[in-house]
Amino acid sequence: MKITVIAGGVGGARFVRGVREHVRRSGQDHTIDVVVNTGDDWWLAGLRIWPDHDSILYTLAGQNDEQRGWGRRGESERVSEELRTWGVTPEWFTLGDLDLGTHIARTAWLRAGETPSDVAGRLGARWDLGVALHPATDDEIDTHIVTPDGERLHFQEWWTRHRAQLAVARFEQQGIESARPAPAALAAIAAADVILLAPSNPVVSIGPVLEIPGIRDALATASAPIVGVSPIIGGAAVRGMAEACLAVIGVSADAGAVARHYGARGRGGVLDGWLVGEEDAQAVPAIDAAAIAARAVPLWMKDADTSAALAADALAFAQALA
Ligand code: GDP
Ligand code: FO1
Ligand code: CA
Repeated sequence: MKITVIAGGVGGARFVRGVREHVRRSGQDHTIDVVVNTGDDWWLAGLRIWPDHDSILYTLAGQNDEQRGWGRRGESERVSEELRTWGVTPEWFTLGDLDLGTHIARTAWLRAGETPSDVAGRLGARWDLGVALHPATDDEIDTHIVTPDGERLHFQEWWTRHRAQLAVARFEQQGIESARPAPAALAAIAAADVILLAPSNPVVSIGPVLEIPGIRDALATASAPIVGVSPIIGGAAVRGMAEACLAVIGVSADAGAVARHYGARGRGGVLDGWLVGEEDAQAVPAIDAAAIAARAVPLWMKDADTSAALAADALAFAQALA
């Protein structure tokens, strides 16, 4: 079975790890392709940083810092202290020493003319991930926020420095009109037997992927069923600050509202099915009424077992819809 997941960072990484765990346990022949959000990416100190990609890479490699939620475990910060002292990185964004190795290698390959897709292949080849990571696009579509006063900031500055507390009028993807889906991302969507939307931030993780001209069409015409997993449980984003992003686009932090925001594939949206938490079972009829099949299951990814069980539920639901 060919499984394609569309994902952002931490929620995406935990979910993909669960999918890998489930299929390994089931012993089924399978491939897992992940179309990764690139909206969080940015240039800092002359280096290209890919936060969501690296969250998934490090998590699947067992190299991630679980407590902090980003970067490498066993990290040191000698170089970052120097970079700060030189004033080339701000005090609110830390590039750890091991992590810097990744950014330097990536930037070297990009400068040598390789595409982001090629570079993702090289980075992923270091460990036995059991999963192929594909940037959604090879073009730069860095997310920016625009304040009500018209000030424009990179998403990273808003999210990390301002902890999403600064008022936002709208999000913008730089250069999105001329961006194209990465060929490998399109191929993974077209060839999939099942497409899963990870429980990732709908606005700044999944949203930018869907904004890339050509991705929605690819999803509309894909032969695979598309099932999404709610990142909102019981009216709250379980980890992170997704509510602040949803508020900007006028969607309430509610599992059903997020499903309706994505929309039914039969009606110009992207979903055939949507998994909500058991806490949100009362939302199922209204989602069904929006032509999206909904089911309530345990959505908390606490450990390998609960993450694998969620993946199993998503795959079984998708197969039931096929
Ligand atoms: P980011 O790019 O690092 O912000 O990560 P993602 O966009 O991939 O995912 C962030 C979202 O994951 C959070 O806003 C949460 O709503 C969601 N999330 C985190 N942990 C869980 C979990 O255990 N279950 C579910 N259903 N969602 C989760
Ligand atoms: N998040 C922080 O809150 N503070 C940091 O200093 C920080 C550094 C960092 C370095 C590399 C990287 O890949 C991610 C990093 N993050 C940091 C996390 C990240 O930028 C955001 O949480 C995501 O982009 C939102 O998905
Ligand atoms: Ca992200």
